[in-house]
Amino acid sequence: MNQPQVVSPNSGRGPDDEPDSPTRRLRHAFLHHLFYTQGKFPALATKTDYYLALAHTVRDRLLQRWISTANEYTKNGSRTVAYLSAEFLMGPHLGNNLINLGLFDDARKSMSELGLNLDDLLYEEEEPGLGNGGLGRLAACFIDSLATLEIPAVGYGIRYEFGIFHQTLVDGWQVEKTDKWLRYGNPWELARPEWSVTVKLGGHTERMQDNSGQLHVRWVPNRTVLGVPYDTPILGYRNNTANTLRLWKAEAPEAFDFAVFNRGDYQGAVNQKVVSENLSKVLYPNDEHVEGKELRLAQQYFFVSCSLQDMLRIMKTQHVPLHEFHEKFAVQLNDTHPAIGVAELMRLLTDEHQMHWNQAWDITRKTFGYTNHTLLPEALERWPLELFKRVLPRHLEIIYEINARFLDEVRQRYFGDEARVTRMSLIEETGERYVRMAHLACVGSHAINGVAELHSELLKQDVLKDFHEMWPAKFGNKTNGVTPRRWIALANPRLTRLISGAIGEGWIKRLEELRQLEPFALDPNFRAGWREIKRANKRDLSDVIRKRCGVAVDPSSMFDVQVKRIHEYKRQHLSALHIIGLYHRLKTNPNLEMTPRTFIFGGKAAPGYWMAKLIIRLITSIGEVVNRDPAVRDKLRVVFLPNFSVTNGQRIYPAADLSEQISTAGKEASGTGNMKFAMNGALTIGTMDGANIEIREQVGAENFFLFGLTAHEVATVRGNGYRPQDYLDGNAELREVISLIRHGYFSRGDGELFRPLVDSLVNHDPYCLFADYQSYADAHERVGTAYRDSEDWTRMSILNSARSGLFSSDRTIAEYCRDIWNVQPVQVPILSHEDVRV
Ligand code: B1H
Repeated sequence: MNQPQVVSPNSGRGPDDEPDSPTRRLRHAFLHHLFYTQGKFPALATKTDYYLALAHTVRDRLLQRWISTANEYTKNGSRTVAYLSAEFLMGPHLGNNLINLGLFDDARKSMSELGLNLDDLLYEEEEPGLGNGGLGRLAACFIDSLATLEIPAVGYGIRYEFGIFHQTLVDGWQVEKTDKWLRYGNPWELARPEWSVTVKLGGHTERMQDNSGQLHVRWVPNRTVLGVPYDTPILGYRNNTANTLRLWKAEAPEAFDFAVFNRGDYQGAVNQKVVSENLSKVLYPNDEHVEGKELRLAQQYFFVSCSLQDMLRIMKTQHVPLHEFHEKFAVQLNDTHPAIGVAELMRLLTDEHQMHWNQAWDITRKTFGYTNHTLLPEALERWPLELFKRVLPRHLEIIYEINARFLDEVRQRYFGDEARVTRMSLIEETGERYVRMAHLACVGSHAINGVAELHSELLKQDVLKDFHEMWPAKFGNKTNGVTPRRWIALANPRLTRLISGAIGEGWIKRLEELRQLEPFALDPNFRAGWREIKRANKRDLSDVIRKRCGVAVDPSSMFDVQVKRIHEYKRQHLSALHIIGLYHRLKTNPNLEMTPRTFIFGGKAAPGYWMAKLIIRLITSIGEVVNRDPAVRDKLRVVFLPNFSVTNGQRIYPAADLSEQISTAGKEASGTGNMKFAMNGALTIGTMDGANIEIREQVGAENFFLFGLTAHEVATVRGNGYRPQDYLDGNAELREVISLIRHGYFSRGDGELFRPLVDSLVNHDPYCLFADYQSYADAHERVGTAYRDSEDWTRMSILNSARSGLFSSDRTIAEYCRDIWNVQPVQVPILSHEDVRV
């Protein structure tokens, strides 16, 4: 790399560089860390060294807030939210922390004084990809909002050594590479080995009576694992709050078993370490598809047990009596992945702290809230009984006990309705027997919510119907949101400057203030500025596309973007079919007027999800044909950007003109990408699904391109024996599209390659692509026409941003706090090390 001219901390001193200016102090601290943390001087320093030196500089500034926050919470014994999630898809920390500290511009300046470019350093950070997609990213937005709203909160999860795989494309196919995010160390975390806990696994249970005749259960595990907490501070926006993300790493209780070693069994001694560490080794890369693997259940139990034990430890240090557990902690289950917590808290309270069942149950139910994130049957967790018993024998007994008491209640309420009892049981008994985790979560929680209005309604009518009938008051909706700090202020600095110039900076904390932009939509100067920013963001993305895909795209074409996990229900292949339709139109009518479009796709397929991988291959194949065809290449480009991630998302959302949200109605619980696009001024083409419905309601139907069947219509069409062939027969363009694929037009004559995909569509089409094809194509016609009127398009783009305030995760979190958690903000005064006595 080019060596920057680092001479001394005073180099590059400008006229406004006061001896004690923030930039000068940053520069000093940075060089200090380059020397004394990285042990490097400029001639030997790599970009990573510079990144790490800056990261440590920023970390020092976090620690004071972190300590002050912990001190305040401990002193007040504040009621605390514990957000339990198997995934936290945080994205890179450095830029976000600079934004929240208000140091972004100073950091840029001080780096440039040293001859370094801040953006280069930011891109050196390997993001912690400890999540699959929307669910994990939601958890990350939530802890950002909790800190910004000054709510005492801890995020509890797993410190996976390997996060979501890195996606590469080879010959148009997805190839997975291991994510080694910890390779160069992680400057944002602090290990807290002193708070390690022991977790039991496997074995059997024993019963014995004490002198007073009381029965005690002892769980005799066949192995134990140590959970070591690693803490990452989570800053609020421009306040003194720094909450904690506490992720558990699994270690062997004794790193090296000398007893075994002395017997000469070196392999056995090492093995114990390997087996233990496996628990936090790797994130399961399946999004919305469960794989009944023993290791996955053990992972879930591991982090949940560590977290609940940690809460008990905190209670003890703050002298909170055990029976006040639910007053000290509000524990939220992010889907069913941590639902074993219901049984684990019961076990801790009854077996380990001798509390009576009824009191423990009362506390447990008051403690937990459960958020459901999907209706897809393949994502509903159920564990084969045998497997469950092997890993968690004591918990199975506890679940039986919970179930017996619960089913008594059902029988009393619904006399004689044994079918209902069977449906509601925590144990599925049809064929192979399973533990139903969603039922455990419902029974063990005082509040149950979905993540968008439609989703919450469908939950009540469908998957959790019986539970809703029994406890209607437990059910509610909390429409998802995303954090405007990362998704606007950090990702789109140009737009941030324009907006703040017009309406001030308050919107970053109170996103509803974006409404004040509405009148600016009518101001031609403002529109010109808005358009220029979109253009600049598109130029930036074009550079990325050229580098990563080797394709030149035109920033003046419409950027039509679909980025999200690849899944049949999300229907990336509906867009693919439509692109082929457009291609066919252009080939048959070369003079056709058509708005030039660049279709941009991104997203990972679960490694074992063959059909999703074939969809990627279809898109890349279309790109290969279309991008080199001189007859259409000025009007149509298709690119698949590899390795969609938080980092890449930050470049993509700000550059989009059109946001594709085209799932089969009733299948996408909420979607959150849809919100990020709208905030950044993209218009949406979408179905009546998930949060699309609420986005459309907010931005106005006239500023949204709606198409497709409603959830109700989908159910009806399918209920009446859906025949995709009928739609094919009735649609000449669709027939041409299918025929081109079938004849190998996009696979160099290979008629077999896409056969599984085509056959599935023609014969089953489980997600109703054919039923929605024409409506989708028509909506795209309207998009094309609208885009050509660039003044009016810009007006609509501004209105989309201006009316997206509802979709801040601050609003979502405020609702959780009010309706489910019953927690209040705590303001943190800054504590200096000079204020404390040991
Ligand atoms: C969502 C998941 C999910 N719903 C199982 N369910 C997983 C299920 O590893 N697993 O086993 C992982 C993830 N993810 C998404 O949650 C929904 O599809 C989105 O619509 C929603 O916006 C998001 C956040 O609520």
